[in-house]
Amino acid sequence: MENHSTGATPVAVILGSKSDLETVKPCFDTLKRFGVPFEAHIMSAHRTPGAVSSFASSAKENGVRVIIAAAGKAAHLGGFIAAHTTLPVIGLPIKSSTLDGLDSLLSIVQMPSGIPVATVAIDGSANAALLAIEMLALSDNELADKLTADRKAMEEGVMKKDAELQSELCL
Ligand code: RP5
Repeated sequence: MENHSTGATPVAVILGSKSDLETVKPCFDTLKRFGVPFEAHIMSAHRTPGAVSSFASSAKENGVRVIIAAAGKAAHLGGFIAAHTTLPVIGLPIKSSTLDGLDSLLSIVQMPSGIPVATVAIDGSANAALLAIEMLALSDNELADKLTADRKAMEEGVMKKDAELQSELCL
């Protein structure tokens, strides 16, 4: 499993299964693009509950600052992690079932009061990373500047496409 640990990994990405890996790759790519060190592990709330409990309970003292939990079906991974730590947890619902991921989404987003899990879109892998980066950027000006530059590049990309469309329509 991919591990970009430099000793201090502010972001930990937990996958409920190896079968989630392809969907989570844009999350890894985005964290790499911003130069944010991360660690990634496959752990399951129902298949390896002890490992998840141990990881989540010690994550804060180990230097993790935000946790991304990717899971599908009855996706209790994020909530289970959040129950063991006060670090912010971002849930990434994976479209891995016959229900098109709606089961994953609702399992993650509908946390009972007291234990929040911030939830991105079904298969919203890149946004999970961006949200984690935004949290880190609250106390990291360099990262905040990178986010601003990224937004600017995105804006310019859309404007360029619009200009191309206008040219096409004029033909
Ligand atoms: C969840 O169940 C995983 O996150 C995965 O999305 C889904 C199916 O897991 P596998 O049966 O493919 O291992 O725990």
